[in-house]
Amino acid sequence: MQQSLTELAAQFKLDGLDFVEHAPGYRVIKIENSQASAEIALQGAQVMNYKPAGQEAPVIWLSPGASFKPGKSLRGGVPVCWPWFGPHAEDSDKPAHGYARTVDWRLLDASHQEDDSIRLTLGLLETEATQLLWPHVTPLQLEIQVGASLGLRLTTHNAGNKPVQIGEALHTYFAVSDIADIEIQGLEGATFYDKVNQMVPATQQGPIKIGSEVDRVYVNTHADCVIVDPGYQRRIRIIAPDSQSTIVWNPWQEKAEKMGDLGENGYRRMVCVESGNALENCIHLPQGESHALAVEYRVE
Ligand code: TA6
Repeated sequence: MQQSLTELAAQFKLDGLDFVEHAPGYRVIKIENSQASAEIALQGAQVMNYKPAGQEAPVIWLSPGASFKPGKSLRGGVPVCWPWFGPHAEDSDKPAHGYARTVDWRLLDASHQEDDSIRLTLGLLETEATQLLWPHVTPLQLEIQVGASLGLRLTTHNAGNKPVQIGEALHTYFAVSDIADIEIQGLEGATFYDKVNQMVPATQQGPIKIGSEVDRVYVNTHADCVIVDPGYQRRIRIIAPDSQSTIVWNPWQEKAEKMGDLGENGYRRMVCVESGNALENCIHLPQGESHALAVEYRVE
């Protein structure tokens, strides 16, 4: 059952935590405290934005052209791609990147941590419609810790009676001062499959600089990535030891214009660096076992 704003406010009373309707039917959790501010949509458990105290620019980017529609993934923030990444392997009618990002979740717990950060736990709501897309019993939870850094932990439990294969990614849109000025470090020497070049594998030489459409799945790498942004005078460190795949995406101008929800020149202000397990790194999850994908985003 969906939680109403009134129920949420009655059940979860914490300083710095609030519940609002951002657009008709679009319920959002707001956090504002000494450490940071953030907004999280109950649809998709989607972090919409995050800004640590002292930063002028947000760390997580939400498109000014994002449309808040029930059942449609929001452009920006941290969409949760699960239980498959990209197109479904056998059935192209199933939604790209799975369904976790477009269905309702429930807030299960909210607590203050000693350092004044707030930790939320959300659980995906299974329905008849989700069972048609994914006929398995795999409860999914996302813990979100909003503090001086942003922590996310996506846990899949296989409560069914057979093994399942999971593809997943936290499809995070980071805010950048200008896409042409940044570089992404940490993937040097890694193998990637290039979606812009028929998935032909290649090896990353040096840090990534972006000057045209980039859409790559890097595999077998769990090193930290760092977005170096001279314009915002900051480095965003992405720590994701359980992620074997990193996806780097910027649609560039032409594709962005066709997409229609990136805002004017929005492609210049974002880059997706996604931590996950995709392609050959998909997770084989035996019955009775759990798997967690944890990330931390820290400004240096
Ligand atoms: O993660 C990169 C990617 O899979 C791209 O191929 C790209 O089209 C993007 O995600 C956005 O997908 P979406 O379904 O949100 O429009």
